Amino acid sequence: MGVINRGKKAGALFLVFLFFLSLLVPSSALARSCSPMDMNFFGWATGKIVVDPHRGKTYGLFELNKNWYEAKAFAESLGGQLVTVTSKQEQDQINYLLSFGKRDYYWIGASDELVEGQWRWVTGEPFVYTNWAPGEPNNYGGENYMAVVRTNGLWNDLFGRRNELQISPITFGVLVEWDFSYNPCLPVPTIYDRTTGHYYALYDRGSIWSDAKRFAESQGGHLATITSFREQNILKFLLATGNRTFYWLGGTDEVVEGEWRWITGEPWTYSNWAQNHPNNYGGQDYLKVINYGREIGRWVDSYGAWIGNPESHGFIVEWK
Ligand SMILES: [Ca+2]
Ligand SMILES: [Ca+2]
Ligand SMILES: [Ca+2]
Ligand SMILES: [Ca+2]
Repeated sequence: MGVINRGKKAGALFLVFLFFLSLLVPSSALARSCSPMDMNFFGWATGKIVVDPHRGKTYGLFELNKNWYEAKAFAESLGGQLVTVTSKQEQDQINYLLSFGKRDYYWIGASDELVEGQWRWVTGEPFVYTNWAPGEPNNYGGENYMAVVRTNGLWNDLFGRRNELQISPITFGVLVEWDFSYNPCLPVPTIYDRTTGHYYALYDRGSIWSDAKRFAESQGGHLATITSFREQNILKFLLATGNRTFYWLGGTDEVVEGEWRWITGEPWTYSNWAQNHPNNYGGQDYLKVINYGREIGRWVDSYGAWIGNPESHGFIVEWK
């Protein structure tokens, strides 16, 4: 074999090396380009999401023609709330998100429906920072619900009920705020709750309860324990991104029938059972959350191993 041949062989090896390198590059490039990102909730509500990791917040823009009440209910169904703008910094975040919008106005979370002229945030946060458009709010014809103008982020009071919107040529969208940060850049998209220091991730892989529990522990965490309304909201967000029918949680009554316990030993102080549950039907001792139909986010008791279709069951992992 001559020198030239050897050179060719080395060149070919180098090309093979480049090929494998090229396989690695796109995934890391993808991982960096994830904000603002498109998110698909429930498989139909497509939104743009931006994350403010420093303040532990996530914001979403949705092109959904809803009235104010429907918008509020939609935000809550995703474990969030209509956006409350309580600082210039937060307004800047919203303006950035609005730059991706297509509608005329986007609903945010304030109204003066209780006392005319007394504006309140849906969260009860103090109404201190304001960014009204010139001449607003003017309560024109009795307007009580706040929306931001897409083109400049300024606030306006508007009608918020359906019948009034139907005769309006104006188009609306929804701005949602979550009190935790979502990180889509990790191999499994993860929520971080800055208040508690806990992380949460939804695993869309079919399992039975004991396998899911073992897997969570092998990752240094545990099946999620939902011990507050706050954690239930985090669960709602994750469920809206998941494709399975059920997700396992870290609760069981296998030790004493009817005595539900979290696998971490945390007190069982909060619950969100589905109607007529738990019913221990045929001896069900393991906790899962529903991710379909009208009872999305509600909990039911289930068999551990003898479930008909493990593929319809994913799981939620929590860690510190
Ligand atoms: Ca806010
Ligand atoms: Ca008013
Ligand atoms: Ca927990
Ligand atoms: Ca039981």
